[in-house]
Amino acid sequence: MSANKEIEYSLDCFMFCNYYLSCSRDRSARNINIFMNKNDYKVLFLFPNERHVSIVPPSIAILSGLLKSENFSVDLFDTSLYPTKGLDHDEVREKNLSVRKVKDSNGVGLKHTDKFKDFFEKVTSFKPDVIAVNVTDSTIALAIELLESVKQFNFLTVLGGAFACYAPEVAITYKEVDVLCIGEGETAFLTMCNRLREKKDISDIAGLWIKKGEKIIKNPLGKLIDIKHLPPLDFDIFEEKRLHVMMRGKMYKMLPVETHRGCPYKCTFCCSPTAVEMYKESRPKQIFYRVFSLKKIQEDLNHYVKRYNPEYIYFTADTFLSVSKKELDEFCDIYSKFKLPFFIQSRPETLSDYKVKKLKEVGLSRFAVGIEHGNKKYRANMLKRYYTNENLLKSLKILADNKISFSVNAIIGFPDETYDLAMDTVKLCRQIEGWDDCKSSIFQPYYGSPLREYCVKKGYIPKGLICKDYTEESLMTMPMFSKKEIAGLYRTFVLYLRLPKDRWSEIKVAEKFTPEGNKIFEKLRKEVSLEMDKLPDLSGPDTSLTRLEEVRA
Ligand code: B12
Ligand code: SF4
Repeated sequence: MSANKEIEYSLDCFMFCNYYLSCSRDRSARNINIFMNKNDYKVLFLFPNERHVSIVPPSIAILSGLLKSENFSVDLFDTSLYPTKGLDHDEVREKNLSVRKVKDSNGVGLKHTDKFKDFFEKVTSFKPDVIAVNVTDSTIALAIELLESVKQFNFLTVLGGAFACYAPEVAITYKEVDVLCIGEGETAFLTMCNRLREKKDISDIAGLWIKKGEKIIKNPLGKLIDIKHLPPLDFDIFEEKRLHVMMRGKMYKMLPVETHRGCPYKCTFCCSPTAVEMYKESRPKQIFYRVFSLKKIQEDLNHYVKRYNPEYIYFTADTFLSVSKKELDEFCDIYSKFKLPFFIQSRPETLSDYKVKKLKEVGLSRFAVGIEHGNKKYRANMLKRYYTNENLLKSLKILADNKISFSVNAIIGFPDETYDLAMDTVKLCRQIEGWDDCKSSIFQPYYGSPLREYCVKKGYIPKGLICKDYTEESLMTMPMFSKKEIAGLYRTFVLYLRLPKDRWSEIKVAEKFTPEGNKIFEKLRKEVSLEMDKLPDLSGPDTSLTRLEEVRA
């Protein structure tokens, strides 16, 4: 058959057609067009994100790179630059002073068109064979709404990401979903696309759950990818302006880079340990937590610098510093030549003066650390974080002593927590020296986190609840700490940290969502906001960005 020739096949010609028919929504009596040119098998990625929640998703960049290397036609619909209904994540955090003011949204290049209309047009013009969606608990609702809006077209829908991995029994129930990727996507998704392009059956691909008529084929997890063989991430798939990310009120062209996959720790509010467990229980048993080779990191960085000229690197590792001194030294040796500021996050116990000094020399510009809770006993029993407050303060002082700009993150509204326990978090945060942002998030019992099961067992959440962004109202119904109290403490958290203790009685009133409470909140907010505007911007590395640029040139 000649290339580029569009040929219409009847669905029942091919092995995969049964599959196609069984999972179709509006497709039953129709033929589909199959293009014989390899490049004409089309995959549209969908990132149903809220407005500009930070960096671009590495998963889409990886999968896109892999598909392009095998000559698939790939495109993306990313909702990140569309305004969100009501206050979005950044605006909420700005309102409660958790982050510096986002100065000019136009710097981000927001879109002013309708995302549903634009998505419809994209699907109409691109005519994807597959729509591949990255979903978390907080984005599944928008994903389904968007998919529903284009249901008259013929395509196969594949979901991957945290919600697909950790809530597969829920995700597969949506009529808009045909296939789920329940673990790593590289091998499973590429195999699936190749087989579909070659009109072969996909029902036995490891790592996929597939709808077939009334049945769901639940394949086991596949073999973990050898990360050495991954191509660099494909950032071409994103609009250029989407690569620009706000860091403490300034925009940088920022690229995410993976150095580790998974986490060696076991915090109960987090999903990362579940990925490790899932693969430990797979047959044969596999080790999910992997540290990338320095050679791979170096090759990828070389490619990114040459192709994209980034201004900032965002290492996505769950806990970057869980490496040996030798590994860190080697990392610094290879990174020193890039002269690019970078962001990392890590557990407090992984900090050492040696590591921080070494990283600072090569561009460590900002550090995020989760302290999560201020009460040692509660933190150990409920969250499985075992360190004393004294040791935590000592660890974080290393950052302050080395003048590293850092943010401290805590969570409020955990199960069985009381107002007084949450105030222990406030008190601990006040003792930490040198942070430039200290903020709380509202606990969300995400699918995949061990604490979720505890919350269901205690009756704090219904079994099928789907969680939201961590800036949204608490979903927990607890006798000891009400949603209103959590919301009140959330909005005043930064006031408690930035104002002197003798103002706490005023702040207590500002916790209340009454006319008087709102008025006092606005007054205190304004006062603190003005003070925050005067603070020096510490987001750059010690060597200024301009200096780094000079060195690079
Ligand atoms: C980097 C990161 C981000 C980035 C990018 C998010 C993204 N969607 O990619 C940013 C900063 C934007 C972000 C934001 C949020 N995040 Co986040 N994030 C992470 C983090 C630390 C690493 C993810 C990562 O890039 N890993 C490397 C890539 C390669 O792996 P991956 O994403 O898992 O993708 C692989 C597979 O899942 C699969 N796959 C993924 N997508 C797809 C799609 C298809 C079609 C297929 C076939 C396969 C596939 O293939 C990939 C390659 O193997 C994880 C923690 C973790 N360790 O997973 C949390 C995590 C994903 N985030 C989480 C949360 C809660 C959020 C927020 C809701 C926080 C908030 N604002 O309230 C938002 C949601 C925004 C959004 N649209 O995703 C939770 C999700 C929990 C859940 N059950 O939903 C996690 C698991 C952290 C946690 N609490 O445990 N996050
Ligand atoms: S919270 Fe951080 S340290 Fe704890 S398991 Fe999750 S990623 Fe690892």
